Amino acid sequence: MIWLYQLVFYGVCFYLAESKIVKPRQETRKFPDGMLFGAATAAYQIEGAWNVDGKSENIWDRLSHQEPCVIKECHTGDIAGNSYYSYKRDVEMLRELGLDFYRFSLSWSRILPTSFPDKINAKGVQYYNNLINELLKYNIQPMVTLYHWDLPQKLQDLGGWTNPLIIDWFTDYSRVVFELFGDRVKYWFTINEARQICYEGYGTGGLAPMYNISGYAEYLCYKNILLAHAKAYHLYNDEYRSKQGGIIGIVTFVTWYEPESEEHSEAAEDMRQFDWGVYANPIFSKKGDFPQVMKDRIALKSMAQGFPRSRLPQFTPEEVELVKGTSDFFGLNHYTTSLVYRNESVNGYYVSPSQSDDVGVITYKDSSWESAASSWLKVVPWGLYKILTKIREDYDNPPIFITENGFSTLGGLEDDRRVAYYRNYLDVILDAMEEGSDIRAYTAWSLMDNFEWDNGYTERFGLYEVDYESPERTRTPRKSAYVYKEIVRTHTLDHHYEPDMSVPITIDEGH
Ligand code: GBH
Repeated sequence: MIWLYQLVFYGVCFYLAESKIVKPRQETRKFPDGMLFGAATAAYQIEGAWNVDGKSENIWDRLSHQEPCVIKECHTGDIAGNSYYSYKRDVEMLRELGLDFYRFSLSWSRILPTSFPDKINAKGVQYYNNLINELLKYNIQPMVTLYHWDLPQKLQDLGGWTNPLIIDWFTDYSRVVFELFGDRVKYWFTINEARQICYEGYGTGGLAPMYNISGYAEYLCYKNILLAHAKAYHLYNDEYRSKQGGIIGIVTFVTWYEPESEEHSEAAEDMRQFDWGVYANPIFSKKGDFPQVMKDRIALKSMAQGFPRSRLPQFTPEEVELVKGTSDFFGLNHYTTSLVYRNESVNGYYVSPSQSDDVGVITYKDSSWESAASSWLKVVPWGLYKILTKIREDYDNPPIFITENGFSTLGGLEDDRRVAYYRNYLDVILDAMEEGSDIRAYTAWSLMDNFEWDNGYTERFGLYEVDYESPERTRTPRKSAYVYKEIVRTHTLDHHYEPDMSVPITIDEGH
């Protein structure tokens, strides 16, 4: 009898699927011709060569060498993907995929070993020149992030992003970079995920330098990073844009926060403002400045706790103006969604200050959501749709570059769940575009497996798998690489396309 029930059950499922009740979007859909597709990496996560050719120590070198170790499996980025030596293979992979651009980052301590422009390291510069020239040879645009988390250790010893002098240090470094590479690089990102640098680096201790000083340190960092970014933007705008002709902006990590029920919708909005409004509001809103809800809540809490002033530093009116409008596009890294409810119990009591107490909400993930290998990464495509809609409405429809989106596994070439993730997220991107969102570019994170920060090499995000046992760190395309290539080639999203992985991935004509 059981089989009969099963038959009926699967019959119903099949009917629902075919009738598009449970999977409404299965038709083949097109991206506009001008939409750019690329893939991303970051210096510390792939380069290796941590102490050669004049490069000095950065905060991830220091952290990953710490004993007893704090990185999973005691992994380090000492060799990583060996890209310092294998950059030609990296470009070959981009050509195999037929991509329009490559988003990568520069290592500050490789270019400026003293952290300052008194000495420019010719060999480090040569590496990036080689990479940029190799890309341009094949018509692949370099999209360059100036800072993706690998602060020179010396600057950390001087307080890192909590010392306001870093505004000048970063601007000086930016000038060197524009001078060196701006003749060929036309897309710049100042800072990757400023909020994660501050909150996870100085507040919760998840990322280097792993400080736990929440409620104070991340707020100092927020302000300094915004000003550093803004100064670098103005430098480019005033002195380089007219002769180099590029565009420049910041990259923000955006999570969707969904209220667990209607009554918590204000809590969800507060969380969005604390999490990414902290950068979006000062840069993209008409009024500028930190979000009002952050200013209000942190000031009130600080007072109740007996502080003489708000733990959130203020901007002067001149600084608000300096920061406003300093991004030519919205650089959007997106992975996942969380649920939110108001946590009233902490309101009004003296608890040790922290940002989560200041915002007064609890976030969590629905246990029914599919999980990637990274515990924080749940598959919720509609969250991205809501983000794109909100950005369009709140910030007057800015051009959007999706600068990261991707899924982690524990490894293996048959990565069907990554394939499904990409397809379902691209589907909602098309929905938002149909409704008017101005999305110019899409970037897969990541071109290849890499050092996943405190998780070392245990979580894999690559379209290409990296063999960390082989000395040259051999790269092999996963199924997702074949599928992404077909999406890019046809500018079409076809949920039914099945690649033949027995045929090696090759470079198509014109790439
Ligand atoms: C991006 O940031 C980075 O730009 C990139 O370098 C990275 O490899 C990629 O995403 C994939 O992770 O819930 O306490 O465990 C990701 C930033 C850092 C956000 C870890 C979520 C988890 C905090 N993420 N964080 S916790």
